[in-house]
Amino acid sequence: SAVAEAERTATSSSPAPTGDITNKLKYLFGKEAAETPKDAYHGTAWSVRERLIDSFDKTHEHWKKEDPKFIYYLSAEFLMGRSLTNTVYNLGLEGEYADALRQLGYDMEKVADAERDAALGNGGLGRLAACFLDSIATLDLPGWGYGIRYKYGMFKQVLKNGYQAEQPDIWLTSGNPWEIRRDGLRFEVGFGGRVERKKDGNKEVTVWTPSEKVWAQAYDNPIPGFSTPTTSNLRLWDAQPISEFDLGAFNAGDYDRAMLDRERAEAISAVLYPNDSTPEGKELRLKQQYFFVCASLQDVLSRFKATHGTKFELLPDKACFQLNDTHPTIAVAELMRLLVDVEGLDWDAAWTITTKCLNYTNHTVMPEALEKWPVKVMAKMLPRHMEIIEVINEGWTKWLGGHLKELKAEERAKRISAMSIIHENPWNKEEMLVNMAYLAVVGSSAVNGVAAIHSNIVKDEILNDFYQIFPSKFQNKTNGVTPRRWLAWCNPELASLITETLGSNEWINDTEKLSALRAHASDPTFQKKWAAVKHAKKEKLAALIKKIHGDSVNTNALFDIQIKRIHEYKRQYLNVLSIIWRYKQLKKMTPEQRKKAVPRVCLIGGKAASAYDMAKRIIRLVTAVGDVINKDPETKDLLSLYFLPDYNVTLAETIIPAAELSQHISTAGTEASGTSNMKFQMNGCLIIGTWDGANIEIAEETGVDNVFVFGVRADEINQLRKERKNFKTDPRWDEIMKDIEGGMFGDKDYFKPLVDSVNNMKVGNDWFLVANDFAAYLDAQEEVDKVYKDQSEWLRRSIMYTAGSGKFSSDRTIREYAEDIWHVKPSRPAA
Ligand code: 26M
Repeated sequence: SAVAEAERTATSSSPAPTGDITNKLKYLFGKEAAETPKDAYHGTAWSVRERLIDSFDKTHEHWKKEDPKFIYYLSAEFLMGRSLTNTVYNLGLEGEYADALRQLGYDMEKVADAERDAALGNGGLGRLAACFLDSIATLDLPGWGYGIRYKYGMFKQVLKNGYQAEQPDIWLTSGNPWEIRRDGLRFEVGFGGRVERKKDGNKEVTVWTPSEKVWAQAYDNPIPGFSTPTTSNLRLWDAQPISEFDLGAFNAGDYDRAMLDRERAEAISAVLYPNDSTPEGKELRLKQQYFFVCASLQDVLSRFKATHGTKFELLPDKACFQLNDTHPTIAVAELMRLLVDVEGLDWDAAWTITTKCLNYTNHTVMPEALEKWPVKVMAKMLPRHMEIIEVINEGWTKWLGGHLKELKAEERAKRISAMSIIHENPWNKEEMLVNMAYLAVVGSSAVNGVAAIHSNIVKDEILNDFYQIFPSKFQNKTNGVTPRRWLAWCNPELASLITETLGSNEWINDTEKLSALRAHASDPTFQKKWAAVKHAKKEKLAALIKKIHGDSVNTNALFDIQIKRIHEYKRQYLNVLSIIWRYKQLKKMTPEQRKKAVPRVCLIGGKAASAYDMAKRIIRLVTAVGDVINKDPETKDLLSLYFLPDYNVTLAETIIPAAELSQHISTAGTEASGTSNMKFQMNGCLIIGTWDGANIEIAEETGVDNVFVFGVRADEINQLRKERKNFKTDPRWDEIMKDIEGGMFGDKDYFKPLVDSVNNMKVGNDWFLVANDFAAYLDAQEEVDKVYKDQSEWLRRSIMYTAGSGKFSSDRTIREYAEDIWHVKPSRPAA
């Protein structure tokens, strides 16, 4: 009301939102009024931005005064999604801004819907980094993220006749209210050139003269914590040319050449590589990695020097860096270069500091996913770093020799060569490679996996040699997700019900409190309220499906969902095969039998890396099967299948609250953790899954009997792979394969490689053991139907999922990192 608004402005130094929103529109956009939700979004966002900057400044003034130890999260990806709702809620401004927008004739949700996602990441690894920033700020930990300000983020996926097509993600065209360009805050980053030894008095120094230089320009993205005055920062670097253009060439009339430097520089931060799990050995990718690491380390060292001068022995008490996978691992060599070549420290002192400051997180077990750069490529692009890595490797292998001196000479040599950071390419003996994971382990204090089973696989298999040498370096830090974005803000209806039931909203910052919901799990009145929320969320998702596909789906059906990057190891294929089997069963049934069937709406979403041919074929199989079954009048109310194009953070925020069953069905031992499983769990969605990644810990917290667990276990995989040739496939499997090959879903030539990959031992070998788990999966799906028919049992389980999700808050994960690895302590500014 006007009175309340007047009272508010009288007590606050911030401008009244209504006036401020129209003011922003007028002076930043030249608009007299908000004519569209997009206008309203722009006005609102630029207004909220100022509140964010106020809390950012307060926080950083405080931290400057206190000078606490900082954690710097180095990551090539931050999958932030939208910011408006999150910022407004985290800052506690929702009432104010919702009122203001109402006065302007707008509804907050519609306005928020005009924002584009910041999609500077591929999938799990990038979204984890975003959740971590939310928790770091919420826990008042002095910490920043550092990464790349890609001009083009994750590509937009569209379907063309059922096939994936990629379109560029032009996300910055209307400006970005959530960033602050720090004018003048930029660092030089060099590439190529030569390395020389020179005399400086009687000291020999190394001088690297790069042949190419660019600026790294800083952009700050404030990160508001929830229910705290702390606002942290994500600093992203944009690549800019050192000189605007080559004036000589310009004056000579050669305009094209004059622009070449600019293009070459800007290319570095131009696009996010759309690969998830399989690295691409492209030079530009290494350039990106070095670019952001070099700028970030210079930035941190320059701040350190401003307060501590050259007392670098104090650096490990003031700064530590977390390497998000091997992508920023060149930091090991870069920190050595800065300390030795630039600051003049001796090698051993620099090495002690470097290894104290760095820590490495592994996110994948797939051997082909571990980054290795050809020595040739690295020596050309980063000649000094290549030398430094050689020296590190010499020291390392020499030390190893001493450490393993009891071994027989032959055995010792074998072990040393197996652990050498530089080794030959097993598929091309001519080529030498730098193994980035090995460099990260040798250069770090702590190495961690992202779920209990995964950390054990890291210790026992992937990095077992290193584990034997440094057992105490290896840790587990089970992933988590922010309960703000993934429950409280994306599902306010469920959040209100939880708050009302628990008597307070303290669970948002202390998710262990959710366990008190267990006492209500079997209460019919509570179940009824719980079911009503789920149904409302299903209606909302159904409206979205209608908008995308034009079809009305049955909202009384079980909503069965698999959303994640498309990958053979995640086995979307297995899901489709079971849908085909379900369809064939329904077709055989009498109308009487059909009345007893559990209706399902199956949704699959996810992007395939542009060059991942098999993943693209899987997408086409989903759309082709959907085309057949969604048109079948006999069964379409009982079974439908839709592919949801352009799966992203924002879509996930609508899908997850509506899900009743979610699929996490990777070949056991291949999914490091998974994090969407945690988001589904928080929202009371049941899980069908293999004994893999965080599924295991989720099942333990929820009650193993409440989860539909199926399939072979990780420790059986090696043996089963060896025996796969002799595996006798299920007759139902054989039947479905014949259907696909015979053209039941059209496009049979296109599907041939897909069929061969799991059947023809000469071609595929079914590496991910889809056939081995097929029968067990069908059984588990039957069990799902059985439980769904007993709605009170289903709802009891659903409540038990949310109640058991306390462990999977990223607040818990970040507290563990802070205590066991970073040794950073909270430092909260005054309100
Ligand atoms: C590497 C080089 C060049 C281009 C791209 C890459 C690359 C990008 C992303 C490689 C791997 C990438 O991501 C891997 C990833 O997302 N891993 C997932 O990490 C999650 C968070 O820990 C886990 O939950 C998932 O199980 C794991 O698959």
